Amino acid sequence: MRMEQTWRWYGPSDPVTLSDIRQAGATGIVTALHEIPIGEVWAEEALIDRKRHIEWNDSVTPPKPRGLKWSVIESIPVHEDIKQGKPNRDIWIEKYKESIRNAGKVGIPVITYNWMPVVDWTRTNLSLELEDGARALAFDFAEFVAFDLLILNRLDAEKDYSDELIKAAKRKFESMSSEYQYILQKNIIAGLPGGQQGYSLDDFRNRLLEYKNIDPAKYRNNLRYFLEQIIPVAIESGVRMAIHPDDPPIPLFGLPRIVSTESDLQYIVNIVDSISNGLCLCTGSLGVRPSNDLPGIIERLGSKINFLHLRSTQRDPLGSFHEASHLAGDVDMFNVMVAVLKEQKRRHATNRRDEQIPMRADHGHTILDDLKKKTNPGYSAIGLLRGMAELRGLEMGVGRSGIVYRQY
Ligand code: DNO
Repeated sequence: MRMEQTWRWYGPSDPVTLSDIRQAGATGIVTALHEIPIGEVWAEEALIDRKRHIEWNDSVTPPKPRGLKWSVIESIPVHEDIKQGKPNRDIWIEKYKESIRNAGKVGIPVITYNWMPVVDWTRTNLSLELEDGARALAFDFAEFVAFDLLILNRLDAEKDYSDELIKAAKRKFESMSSEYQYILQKNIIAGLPGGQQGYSLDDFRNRLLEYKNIDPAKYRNNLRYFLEQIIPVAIESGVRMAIHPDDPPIPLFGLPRIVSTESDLQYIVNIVDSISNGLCLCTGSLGVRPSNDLPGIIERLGSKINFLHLRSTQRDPLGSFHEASHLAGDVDMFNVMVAVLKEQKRRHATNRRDEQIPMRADHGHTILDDLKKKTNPGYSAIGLLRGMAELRGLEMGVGRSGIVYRQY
């Protein structure tokens, strides 16, 4: 059985159209109702409307199926009051449950979410020029520290970094134009597509202060509380939840990050043992930590994977990284693919209905014609098409090689 090939679509305003996505060979759409404020209920009618738009072309008579289905919601963001365990969290949790029920009624089987505090995925540079002229997303640790220490001026920030990093950060800062400083700030806290909302410097400082008394243990308990409440609803609704790892998988701004390692993932899936309490396994996020053994994680936690983000990163010794091509960089994509296909085979043998795991190529390079267009960073069509085509070929190669299956 092949994986389900999906594609992230940012909705009707995405420069990549549904028909582009179909031509790229995907059959599943991954999207969100980005217009709904964080925490509010995703109404059934709104979900039905968007699903119809994805699956049917109503501009022709009679309407024609597009050959796509809404396979995964990415993401329903979790309100900060829930993450922080504030007294009113139950109000927001009830709303979250309602959104899960509505997704279930409409027949969307997987919901992705994350547990990153304040900032979602974080990069310092959205357009790093590679040696072949392609543009990639990147996280330069020294630039990040320059922002934290010298632009944000976070109290005691220097305690979080080595002397070597602090020196490198100061050097970077001295050579930065004020325009570059502004872009850096914007990249880090103004919000990346699909992530949480953006902040001004002052807002951001206030948000950080709210976490003053929340250590990882407390933050983990808040997650436990949330999952104990929502997973039974997901089970009843036939929805599988998929938590996305921290990206990058390290603490940022002194905030607790608790979805960064295999033992973090293990802890989470043990909170409620159900396929509805599962993972969005993102090889690019987890792969930034050299100690995360990706094929091993897939082997050991495979039965809990409800969604796969396949991409690779290239690290450097100081902790910086940039997004590599999908089959290059530090992620051992070949062995990841072997492990994924073995997991699907196990599911087949145990008659699981979710044998076919939805996957998407994540964060492509900006290349060719897309260099001249306005695109969502990491989500331009041609780069993702390249990534998906490479992964599709790898899947067929591994599948036919006899390593996993005799017949494929
Ligand atoms: C970036 C994505 C994230 C992800 C959320 C999941 O490309 O992987 O925006 O969707 O963190 O909640």
